[in-house]
Amino acid sequence: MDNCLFCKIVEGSIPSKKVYEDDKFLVFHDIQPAAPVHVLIIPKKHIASMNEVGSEDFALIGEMHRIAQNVARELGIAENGYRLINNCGPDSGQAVAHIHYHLLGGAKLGALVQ
Ligand code: IU
Repeated sequence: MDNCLFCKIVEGSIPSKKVYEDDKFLVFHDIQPAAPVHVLIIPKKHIASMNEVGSEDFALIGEMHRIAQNVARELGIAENGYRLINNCGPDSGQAVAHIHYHLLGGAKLGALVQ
């Protein structure tokens, strides 16, 4: 998708610190970490937000949870716990219109809603 920052990260025209990649997903460190561990899990397919997930994407979104589980284990935050967040739309503060999960951990996390 033209002008999508995360599509450009997938293509490699914008650099990222990759944690995991396969044919369908990319996981990379957030440039403004909000916790000791803060990575973003994205599908390579451009889906603008949770609102645009169609029934043809349900398996893909399901798989994102398996990726989150594996990456959490690999980054050493599975045992103490973590937060998996999706922001959708303006009230959530979604800044990048390419669906993504934030995987946060490595410390006791604060309240979710301020
Ligand atoms: P949000 O859920 O859309 O608000 O989150 C977007 C995140 O993408 C945010 O935490 C940014 O720090 C992060 N990010 C990034 O890691 N690399 C980038 O090149 C850009 C944003 I642009």
